[in-house]
Amino acid sequence: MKSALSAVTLAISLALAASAASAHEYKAGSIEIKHPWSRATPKGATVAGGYMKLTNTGATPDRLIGGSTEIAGKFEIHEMSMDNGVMKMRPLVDGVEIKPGETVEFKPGGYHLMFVGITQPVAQGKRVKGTLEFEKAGKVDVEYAIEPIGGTPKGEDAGHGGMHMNH
Ligand SMILES: [Cu+2]
Repeated sequence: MKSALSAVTLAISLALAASAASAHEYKAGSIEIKHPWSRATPKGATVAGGYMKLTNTGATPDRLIGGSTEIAGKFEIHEMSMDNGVMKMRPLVDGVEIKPGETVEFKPGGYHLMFVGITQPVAQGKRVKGTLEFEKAGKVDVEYAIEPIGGTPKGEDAGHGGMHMNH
């Protein structure tokens, strides 16, 4: 009896852990921030990427202009794109605009956040605290779910993952 009960307890706590990890979202003004996530980093890595979906439910454009995290001194907004068959990355100093009704996805191989100057490895399964700053919606606290090295959240498109190690 005792082991059957603890098996049930274990199943319940696993289910709770799974649902806690799979979805979390935040709101700043008319901007919805869905499932911010990052990846565990190998030893010695100095950068980590940040990904999420931003939806503008309002009637005026807004813009992601910056942010911060507890793990790195610098926060940058980057775009990765193919240029003559070569993956290139550039910092977007003016940030990324989110038009009314539009959803902008930050994912491996496209727009992404770059946490520059991390001082210790980012561990899988942890949450990393940070902020995002929007031109109109202002600052909002978020937490990034940490996926395995090279991993993506369940149900998310893997994109062109792996390219990101070339910083
Ligand atoms: Cu980058």
